[in-house]
Amino acid sequence: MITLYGVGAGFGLPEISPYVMKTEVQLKMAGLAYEKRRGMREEAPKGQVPFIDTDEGVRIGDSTFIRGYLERTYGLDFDEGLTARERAEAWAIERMMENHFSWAMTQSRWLDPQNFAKGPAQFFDGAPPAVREGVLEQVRQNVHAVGIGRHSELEVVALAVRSMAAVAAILEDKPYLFGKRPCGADATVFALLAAILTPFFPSELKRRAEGFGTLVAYVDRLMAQFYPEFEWDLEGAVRRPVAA
Ligand SMILES: N[C@@H](CCC(=O)N[C@@H](CS)C(=O)NCC(=O)O)C(=O)O
Repeated sequence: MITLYGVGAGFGLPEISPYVMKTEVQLKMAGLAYEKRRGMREEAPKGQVPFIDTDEGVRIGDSTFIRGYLERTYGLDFDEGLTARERAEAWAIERMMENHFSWAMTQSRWLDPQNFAKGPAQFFDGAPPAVREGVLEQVRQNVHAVGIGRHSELEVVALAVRSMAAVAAILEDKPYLFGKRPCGADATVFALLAAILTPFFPSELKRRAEGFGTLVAYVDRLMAQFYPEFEWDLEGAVRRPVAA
């Protein structure tokens, strides 16, 4: 059986890492059995979660390469039924969410002092303060290196809102990005939007995400479908209309 290494439930989410959630949702979409364990960066092929151990005992890191392995090995195509153009759009949406939007999410989780204190700081319980400060500084440098860390909070929110508006425009009133069945990119979009909408971390970005009714309903729907046992507690807050 495949072993999926992730972080685990927390922060009001069934899985703290959106990349692990993406892989977990793709495993669920494929109906593949897996067991889940806590993964340590030091054991990860790429120093990050998710990673998996395959049935053959091979360890694979990175959610996109894990997806490729699942498709090749089990004869799957998560984008089955999509046209060449839709496949290209799905890839573009995924890159936008992973390589841009997710950095705004990282910034609001790690670099907002209150969110950091109630969230990521708990990863360092019992560790010397220097370790926590070292990792925090690394995150700050990463966010700066990708560019997001160079903007004001309002500018970051404005960029992230454009990404959410783009997703909402593609989604329209469909149940999934490209129609009646979820594709690979739905796992990514769902995971990253849930990471923003969780009531655990208040932020301006979350407030603006709440203004996209179709995205809120989409996350609610996919949460019920893929994590039916999880109590997705939105406290009624996200259903309140918010001025865009
Ligand atoms: N490109 C990777 C990104 C994974 C990623 O950013 N994982 C984060 C957790 S959400 C991580 O392990 N960060 C630790 C680190 O970068 O040191 C993927 O798609 O799997």
